[in-house]
Amino acid sequence: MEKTLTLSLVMLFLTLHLGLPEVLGRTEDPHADVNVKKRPPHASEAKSGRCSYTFIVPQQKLKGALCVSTAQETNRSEAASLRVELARQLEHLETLRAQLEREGSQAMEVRALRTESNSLNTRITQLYAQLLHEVIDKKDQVLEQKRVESLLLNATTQALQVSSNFRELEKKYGALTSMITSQNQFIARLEKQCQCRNTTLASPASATSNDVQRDQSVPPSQEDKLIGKATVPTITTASTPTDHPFISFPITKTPGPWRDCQHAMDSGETISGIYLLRPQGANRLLQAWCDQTSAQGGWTVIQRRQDGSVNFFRTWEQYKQGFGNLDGEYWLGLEHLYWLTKQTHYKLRVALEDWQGRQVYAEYDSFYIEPESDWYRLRLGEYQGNAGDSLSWHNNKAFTTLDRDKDGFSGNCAHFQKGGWWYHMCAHSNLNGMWYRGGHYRSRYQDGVYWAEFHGGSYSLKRVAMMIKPA
Ligand SMILES: [Ca+2]
Repeated sequence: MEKTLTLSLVMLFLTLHLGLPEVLGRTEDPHADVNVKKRPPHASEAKSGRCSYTFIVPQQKLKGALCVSTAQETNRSEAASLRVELARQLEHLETLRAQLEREGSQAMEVRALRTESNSLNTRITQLYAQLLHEVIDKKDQVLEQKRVESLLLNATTQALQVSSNFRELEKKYGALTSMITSQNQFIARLEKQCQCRNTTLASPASATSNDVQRDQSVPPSQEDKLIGKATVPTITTASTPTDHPFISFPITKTPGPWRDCQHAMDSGETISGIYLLRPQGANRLLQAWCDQTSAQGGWTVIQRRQDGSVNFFRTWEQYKQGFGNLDGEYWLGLEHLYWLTKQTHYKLRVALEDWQGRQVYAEYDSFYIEPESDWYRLRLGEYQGNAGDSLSWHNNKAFTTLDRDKDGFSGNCAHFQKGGWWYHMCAHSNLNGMWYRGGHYRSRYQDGVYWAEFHGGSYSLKRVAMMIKPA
């Protein structure tokens, strides 16, 4: 625009410079310099009476007023037309200036718009990049979501599979448990039949044999250790003679029945062996091994392990009635234990022996169990001894067997520890577990014959016995 203005000014100058002589009375010589001096007029001009002027126009910018001869009318009209032309040019100049200003502002506007456009372009590029990034992110998220969904699906399928397997195993376990129960019942029936046969076919030879369970192997030499010779093959219950299917003990020849082994001891029976007992208030007779030598004697043995010859993974009914061999491994029976300990204040002694022959014991100054209606709950007194106390944790706990879960654990502790016990969650001791030879054993569960305070839970003891006598 500035160029245009300059050009216009130049044009104006030229118009003025070149046009004036012509308009105002130009010299006849077209090549005459504008900066010429006044010449004498021509003869012809002189003749016609006309004035001839030569204007000295500075070569610089046009400054000051133009000298126009107004002497003549013609020149006046030329000057008027020149003024008109000048006004027109000025007007044009103004127009151009206005246009210049307008265009200048437009140029500014365009520049601002361009700048804005540039920044908008940058912003658009930025937004596009961001959008692209988000699209990629979203795609990644979709892929990740699909992957997680697939994993979830797999896990669900596996969970269903495991659940189904678990149900199947549960069914199998139930079937096995019922099979064990029916087999035990069958064994008990067989034992009963054998006892009946022995009674009817009693002979001197059979009278001297110890009538043990047929699934147990008892060395014949042990029979000689018995105090009396067995003449009555089975224990009897006064009111229910068929109430003892799981254990069969020979009766001794010693007089009785005694209230307990202490009673027998007090009556002069100082040799350890099998004695016939009848607890006060109980309407049943029972037999038990009396230990008349350990710790001043008078101990009624309620449980014994020594060679692994008897299976202790048994049902509630079997733990209730007792099982095993009186001169070997056996469990006296919870019902018998209940009647015995109901008589008076008893104490409990647990005798333990490891595979190196080291013997220790744990005594509790009070011991009794609640009736079956309270699941033969254990009530225990203060501990003393050198074996360590691994039974007080079980105090006030109900008895649990493989078919009757009364423990505080979510599962059945008897299943894992392979025997009935006063389980808590689950045990610091279990003397009714699996009898492992050699001490330390490897098993998936802690299911040995153990007393945690003596050699820990993964050491199966060689000999253990639980015995009671009046405190
Ligand atoms: Ca349980």
